[in-house]
Amino acid sequence: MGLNIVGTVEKVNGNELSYTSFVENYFSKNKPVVLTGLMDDWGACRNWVFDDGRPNLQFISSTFGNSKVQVADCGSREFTDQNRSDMSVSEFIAKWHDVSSTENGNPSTSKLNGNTLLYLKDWHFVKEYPEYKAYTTPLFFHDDWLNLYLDHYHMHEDPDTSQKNDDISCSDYRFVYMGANGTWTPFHADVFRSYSWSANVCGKKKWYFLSPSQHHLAFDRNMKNSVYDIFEEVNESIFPNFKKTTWLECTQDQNEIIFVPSGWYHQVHNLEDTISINYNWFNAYNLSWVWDLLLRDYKEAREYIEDIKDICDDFEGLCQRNLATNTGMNFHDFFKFMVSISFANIIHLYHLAKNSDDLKWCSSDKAKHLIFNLECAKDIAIKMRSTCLCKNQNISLDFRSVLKDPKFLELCCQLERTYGFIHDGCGSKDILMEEFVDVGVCKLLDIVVCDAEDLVVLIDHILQDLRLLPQKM
Ligand SMILES: O=C(O)CCC(=O)C(=O)O
Repeated sequence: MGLNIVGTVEKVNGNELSYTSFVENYFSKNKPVVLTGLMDDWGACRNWVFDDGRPNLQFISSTFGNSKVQVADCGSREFTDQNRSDMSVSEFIAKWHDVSSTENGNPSTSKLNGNTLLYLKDWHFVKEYPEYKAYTTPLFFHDDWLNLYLDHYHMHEDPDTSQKNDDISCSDYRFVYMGANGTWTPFHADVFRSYSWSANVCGKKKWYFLSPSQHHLAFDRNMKNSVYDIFEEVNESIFPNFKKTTWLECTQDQNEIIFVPSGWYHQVHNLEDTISINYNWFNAYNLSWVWDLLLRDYKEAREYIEDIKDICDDFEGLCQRNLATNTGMNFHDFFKFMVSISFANIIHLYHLAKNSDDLKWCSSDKAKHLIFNLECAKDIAIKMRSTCLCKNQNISLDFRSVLKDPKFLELCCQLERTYGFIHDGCGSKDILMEEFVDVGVCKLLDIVVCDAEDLVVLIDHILQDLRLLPQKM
């Protein structure tokens, strides 16, 4: 039985959209869209692609051939993903050439002829080649707390396995994907339930989307496993509701960028030899998705080992360790991330208030954005507080010590640049360290945040201090 396709994803010229309309139409509604017209000046589109649209594999191999990457074998399954192996980019490209030549230049027949279809995924290109300007992140995707944070901190530091600072594999979520016609990605929702954007430097992808309101229909009765390949014969006794699903489809052409909202399950097929830039990220608009997933995964991790609770010295610690292994972060990691990002937003807001003569400073788009960020952080902190599990996170962060941390100051500068770029059309000039202390934060220096309750109180205090909330009598 084929899929019940009920619509397509809308395509919009990205040059005709303002940031505010993107927020209203796509972030706030959590709706997918394809953007055209935003890749004209990308280096990757000039140098990685021949004029006829084929990938210039020779150039990529000779320029980046030594990079070590993960390559998925699209014909073999390992749990919910494809089997992956490590190889160099030049090895991968040599194998790609081999398949193409045995198929007389028609890779689409390779699967039928028993050749493995290899798909290079999750190549941390920016981390490896920070100086190489392959592309510019579109304006709509600049407000990226995940990669901003990961540029300065590890999301999870395992005390048992000393992680090196140059560890590339968990360093960011800015990737390059490369695969021949016929390569594909199984049905899934994105890591952390983040947003993703994916830009086709060359080639064509076909996307199939299931809205979050229907995702349960693609799971088994226990809501543990989802369908792996939506085009395989789906076993009705295991997935009894799959037949009720309805789908959006989308053909994404060369030079088009797709925005995938949070929680939309999708399966993707390369219809031509394709290279894409793929990002995952989150910000205030989808932060609640991240927390909801973390809480759900925590409950699942706990349930899984419930029977050893009585014989376990540190049951909660074990749950949190398993959560970090399965999901990529635990409560402690997420809370530390939330506090750092909130502090940076607070400093930016004070900076804005201090540098404006106008009493109406808080009605600018930039100020509204920062206030919205803090309100969202507060909402998540309220949810965290209500679980009671977020006490004793072994965190104690205060402005006095974070302002001494060069990594935090760099994070603040980048946040300022981001909102300068989004709202003023240019990055703000870099702020000096003394200026941070001088923006009015002095009076906050001794406030210590140890748990979700403290964060709620802090944000309320800030919004009151800046007269953005009714004053307490
Ligand atoms: O391009 C692909 O094959 C998969 C990309 C994807 O699933 C994503 O970016 O979320």
